[in-house]
Amino acid sequence: MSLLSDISEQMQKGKSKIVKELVQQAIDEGMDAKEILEEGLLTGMNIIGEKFQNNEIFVPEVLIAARAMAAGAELLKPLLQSGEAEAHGKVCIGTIKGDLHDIGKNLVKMMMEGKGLEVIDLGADVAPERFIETAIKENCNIIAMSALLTTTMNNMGTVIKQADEAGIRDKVLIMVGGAAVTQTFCDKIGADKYTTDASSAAAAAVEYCQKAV
Ligand code: B1M
Repeated sequence: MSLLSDISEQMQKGKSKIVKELVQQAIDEGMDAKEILEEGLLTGMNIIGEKFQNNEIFVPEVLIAARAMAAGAELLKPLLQSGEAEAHGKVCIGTIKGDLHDIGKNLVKMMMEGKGLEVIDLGADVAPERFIETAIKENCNIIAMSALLTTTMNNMGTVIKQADEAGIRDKVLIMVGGAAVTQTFCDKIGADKYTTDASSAAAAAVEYCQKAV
């Protein structure tokens, strides 16, 4: 079995310590950090998602797999962030109210910081008013929201409504993403930018800040 599939396997079993060792081995062997993330850790997490959906595994197993994923991703952080800082700008980021999933949001944050942006992490289960208060107080250029649950993703629309009411709608770029979100949903709620993955979210944020800041 290849090292990347070993990483995926062990991550699915929730073996954080082994995942860390394998990720370190892959780094030491000169593998690309993005490849380790996408073909090792994220491949494993997709399989976890399928098994969860088919009731083959349950929340506790998903939770320990998620911890193993985070442990592996932490080692990749400095590598994913290395390179020229491209931009200046401030982003407040969070997973929307009602939603506790934070792995993807953390990846987006990591990639944005790697490109030189200042990121205020509001965490998960973030109320719409917190996004707005933070954007005003901190003078953010971007509000970035993540959603994994179809049941609570509509709370993103409330953030946009409140941004309008607070008079900041034309001053901030509102970015949305996460497994539940699509371009159609982005258009429906009137968000400015939908991207499918963390790298393209960071690239879009940089592109905007280079023009705006
Ligand atoms: Co939950 N969960 N979960 N879960 N979970 C999903 C999302 C689900 C699809 C699983 C399934 O049924 N197949 C399903 C949602 C169904 C739906 O709404 N349609 C689900 C469910 C039902 C639930 C619970 C309700 C289960 C229960 O309690 N019965 C519960 C909800 C709790 C809550 O939030 N209130 C729950 C709980 C959990 C755990 C706590 C156990 C754990 C989360 C741990 C954590 O995050 N710290 C968990 C996990 C791990 C998952 C799956 C398996 C994996 C999610 C993940 O981290 N993926 C997930 C299945 C799946 O998505 N296939 C599932 C990896 C991550 C990197 O992907 O976040 O999509 P993602 O990020 C991607 C892109 O989307 C993008 O970048 C990343 C890639 O580079 N991206 C952005 C993300 N944010 C972005 C923002 C951007 C741009 C791009 O711009 C701002």
